[in-house]
Amino acid sequence: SGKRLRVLVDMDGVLADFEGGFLKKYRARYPDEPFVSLDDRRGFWVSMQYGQLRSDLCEKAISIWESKGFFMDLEPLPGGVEAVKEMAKMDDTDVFICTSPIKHYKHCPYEKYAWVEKHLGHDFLEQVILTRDKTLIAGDILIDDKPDIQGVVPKPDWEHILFTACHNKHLSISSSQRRLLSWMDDWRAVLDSKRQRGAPC
Ligand code: UMP
Repeated sequence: SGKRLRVLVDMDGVLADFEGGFLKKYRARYPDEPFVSLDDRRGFWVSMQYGQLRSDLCEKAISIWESKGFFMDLEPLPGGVEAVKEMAKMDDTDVFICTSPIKHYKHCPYEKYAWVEKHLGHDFLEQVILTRDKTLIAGDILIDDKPDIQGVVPKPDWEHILFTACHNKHLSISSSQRRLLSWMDDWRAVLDSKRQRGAPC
């Protein structure tokens, strides 16, 4: 028995379908404006790609996730909620949801807690970490769809496992970085690879 394994799991793009939820609400609100299909998404920042499409579409995109109900209404991504529940039940394993709220704080932080309560249960609120700087958080693994995770700590404790999303699937990855293609991929093997084995006798 070694020390406990601490897994940090991102929310948007990993547990909650931010991209799908965004596109659906953007098209409903701006039916006559151009949009970027999920297949054509490139780069982590939706607002940047919409701004490149036409400069005024940057703020239209931002208006979608700043609206009441946006984060609450996001659909769970397939298998994510189940995987996190299973992880939380594993021996010697601590799971935290590590997510960055937007700075327009009227709805987002509240709705992130409400989403976790709805899909993972009231007790899971204990596991929520809201931070704009994930490098400050200590853990063994961070499962996140953002390719470059930076902050004030140059060499964070965790290994970043890149969770595949529409915006990052075409990126070639340095040989040292590992991916999780989806929650159907072998996340248990990723956790096991980080577990500290008991001292040999
Ligand atoms: N976000 C933006 N602009 C974008 C795309 C996403 O502000 O173009 C927000 C949504 C999430 C946060 O609240 O950024 C990403 O958080 P993490 O997935 O890194 O936790």
